[in-house]
Amino acid sequence: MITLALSKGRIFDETTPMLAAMGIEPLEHPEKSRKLILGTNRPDLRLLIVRASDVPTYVQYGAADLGIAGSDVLVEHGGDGLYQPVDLGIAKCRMSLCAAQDLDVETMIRRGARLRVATKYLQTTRRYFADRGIHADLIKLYGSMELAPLVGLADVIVDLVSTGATLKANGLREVEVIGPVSSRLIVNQASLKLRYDQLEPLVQAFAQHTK
Ligand code: PRT
Ligand code: MG
Repeated sequence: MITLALSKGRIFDETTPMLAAMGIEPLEHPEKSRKLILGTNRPDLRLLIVRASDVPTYVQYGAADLGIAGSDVLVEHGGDGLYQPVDLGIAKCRMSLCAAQDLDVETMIRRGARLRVATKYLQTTRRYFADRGIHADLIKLYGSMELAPLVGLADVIVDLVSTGATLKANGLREVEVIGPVSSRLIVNQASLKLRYDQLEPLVQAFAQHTK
C-alpha cells in the first residue's frame, strides 16, 4: 500500500485534477465524507486527509510515504527526513510583510525601531528580519493574522497573500514580498530507498503533471 498525505481545501482541490490526469480517482471527497483515510481507484494507493501543517510530520515519521505540502509549511517544519523532489506549482501565493495602510513601516525601519510582528511563520519571519538586521519581536498566532495590526497586537504581520482581497478588506497593505510559495511533493527518505520500485513511478508521474 502507498499512502499519500494531503490537506483538504485548496491543496486537495488543486491536486485532484493532477491525480485525474495520472488516472487516479479518489473514491470519496473529503468535504463530503468524514473519513480521514480515502481509498482510490488504485487498490495500492490511499489518501490521508490531515491538517496542512501536519503533512510533513506524517511523512517524516513514515505514517505516509508521500505528501503534498506548501513550501511555507515545509520551511517551518525544517524538512528532516524528507525529500522534496517535485514543485507541483499548485496552491500558489506569496509570503509577505504587511501593515496597516496608514503605518509608515519604511520610516520605522530606517530609524531602527523595534517591530512587533505577528505571524504563524516563525522560522521564515525570524530569518527575514535577521537577514535585514531589523529588530523584531515575534508573536506566534495560528490564524487570522490580519486582525493583529487592527487591534494593536502587532505593528506588522507576515502572512500569505494570494489575491490581496483579505488585506484590502482589513485596511492593510503589502510592504514587501518575502518570497513565492507553492506546494511540493514530499517523500519519506527511508520509504523511497526501501520501496523505490513502488514509489519512484508515482514521483515521476507527479513530475510529468505539474502545473
Ligand atoms: O486552515 P488550516 O489551519 O487547517 O491550515 P492552512 O490554513 O495552512 O490550510 P489551507 O488549506 O488554508 O492552506 C494550505 C496551503 O495553501 C498553505 O500552506 C499555502 O501553501 C497554500 N495557500 C495558497 C494559501 C493561500 N494560497 C492563501 N491565500 N494558504 C492560505 N491563504 C490565506 C492567507 O493566509 C490569507 O489569510 O488566504 C488569505 C489571503 O488570501 P487573499 O486571496 O485574500 O490574498
Ligand atoms: Mg486556512
